[in-house]
Amino acid sequence: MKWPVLILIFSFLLIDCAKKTEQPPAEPDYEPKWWKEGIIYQIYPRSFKDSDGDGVGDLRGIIEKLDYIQSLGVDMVWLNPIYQSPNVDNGYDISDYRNIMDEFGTMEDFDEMLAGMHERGIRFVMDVVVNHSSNKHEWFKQSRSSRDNPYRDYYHWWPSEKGEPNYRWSFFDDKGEAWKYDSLTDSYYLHYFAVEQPDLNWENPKVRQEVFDVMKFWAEKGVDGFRLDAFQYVSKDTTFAELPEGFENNINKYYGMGPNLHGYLREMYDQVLSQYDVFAVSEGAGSTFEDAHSLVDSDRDELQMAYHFEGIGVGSSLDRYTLSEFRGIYSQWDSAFAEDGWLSIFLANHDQPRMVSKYGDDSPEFRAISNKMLNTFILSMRGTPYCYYGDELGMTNIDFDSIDQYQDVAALNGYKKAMSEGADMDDFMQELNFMSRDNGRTPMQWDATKNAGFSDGVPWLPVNENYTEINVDLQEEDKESCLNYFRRMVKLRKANPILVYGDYKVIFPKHEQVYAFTRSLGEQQVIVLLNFSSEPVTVTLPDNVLMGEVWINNYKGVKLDGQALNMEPYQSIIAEI
Ligand code: TEU
Repeated sequence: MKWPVLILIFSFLLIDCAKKTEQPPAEPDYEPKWWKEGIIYQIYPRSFKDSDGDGVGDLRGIIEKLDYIQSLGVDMVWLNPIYQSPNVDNGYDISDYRNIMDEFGTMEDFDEMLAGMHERGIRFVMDVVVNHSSNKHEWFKQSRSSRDNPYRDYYHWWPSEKGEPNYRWSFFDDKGEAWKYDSLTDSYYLHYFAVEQPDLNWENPKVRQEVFDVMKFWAEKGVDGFRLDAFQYVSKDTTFAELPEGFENNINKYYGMGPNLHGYLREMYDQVLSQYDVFAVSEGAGSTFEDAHSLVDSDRDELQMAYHFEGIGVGSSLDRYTLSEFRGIYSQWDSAFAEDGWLSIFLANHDQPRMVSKYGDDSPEFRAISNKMLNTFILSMRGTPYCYYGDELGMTNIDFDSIDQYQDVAALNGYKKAMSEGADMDDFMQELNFMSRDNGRTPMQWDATKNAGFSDGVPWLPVNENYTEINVDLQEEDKESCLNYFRRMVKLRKANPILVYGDYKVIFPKHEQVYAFTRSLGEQQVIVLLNFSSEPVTVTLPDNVLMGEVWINNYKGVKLDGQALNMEPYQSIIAEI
């Protein structure tokens, strides 16, 4: 590094800053909203902290860790479903929308947890799973019992005298079929997910009213946001006409954004969302930018935010991904939403492998540094960042090799389906090892004691054996740890609206190692430089990009020689320009 060059840049910057402060502050040309500025920390409650030794995380466990959550600097928490559930799909099959799952605790625990979050300035986002319920829900029990039961139309039934219903594909069914024949009433019922997750019939106004009442119940309790599970699928063409062959390869096009979805959302907005200081985010956003805009644009009065699947689709196979593909998708979505609408930014969640294993490099040499780089990406992009528990530490995929080790219904039924189709099971197991949702669900690694300090009992899913090296305790002590880097990055975003609202522009649009972009807001401009590879690389910054004060860097120094920047493996830098 050449010091005279840096000193020159720095003094130039000081003069420049002094000039800027003399000018009157400009009116912001963006619409500030707390849910845009907030950073969400997603907790898979089953795996965060077990307080009673049954091997399953619970609400009292979360209460114990509220100070830790606050120490991250995040300002919202989204919990995966905590309602009563037989747990076929770990809480995504709900049998009672107004009670807490026994394994997780009681309503008193919930109230205490919520109050504890609010005391710490943390808002709470509730998962709302209403495309389907559990088959153990009272509504379904009634509905199933006879054709003339008042609850019959709460679900989609196809009487067998109409013949076999047209094929519908199912995400989790062990035969891949979404219609299940039920001899009790000689009819088929629809389940896009597992057979124990029958789809609710949103055409029925009573169903919609039930859902809105449930949402009001939780809003009255003080929750601040709703994450609407699989919501793009709720509206269906109930004639169930034939779909073109191979439709399941573009499922969001055929299942998403059904004919009455917007009508349902307007009702939800009128009855619930407009009545409280809450926001709602839908999982899924159709299959085009127009679909997504139609959900979240500010004049729509529907939702406040959406998350699309295109970003997370990149790298979702053993073939991995190229940087061009990754950058292309994020850049297209950013520019499509630069003027209106709002999206979320995330690289992992409970349906995905661990972020560092999928997008970074989880080898001992590069795990920590690439994890910091990925967190720099999430926390410097436009959109509300969703940070998944454990990704602040660089937790990695777990290496299961036998199907008996998996717990996830998607893995177990997927295995049965592959077997019955005569698939190559070695390939299947290899893919599962990388992509399984269980990778992202292993217990939180708190310390180096038994079970990583997660539980005194037998954890419901094994703890990753790297917990003695990757855990909160160790990282608390190390100023340079992933955890402390994450905290610095969160602080930086919170202190600088440019990272939330600033315009985004890519530099080096074709570079295969370095993802670089600028953010700009009013007079201010920053550059974000991310080396997505395990090789050092030199890039030449454009003449008009003069690097100034470095805001954050996951290495000790910046090697800048004139406009030539030499980046270390997985280096990430944010600097003023
Ligand atoms: O996921 C909906 C969804 O589209 C998933 O099928 C996703 O594509 C898949 O999990 C990837 O493996 C939601 C929840 O996020 C998921 O956990 C639930 O299992 C599912 O709905 C059913 O409620």
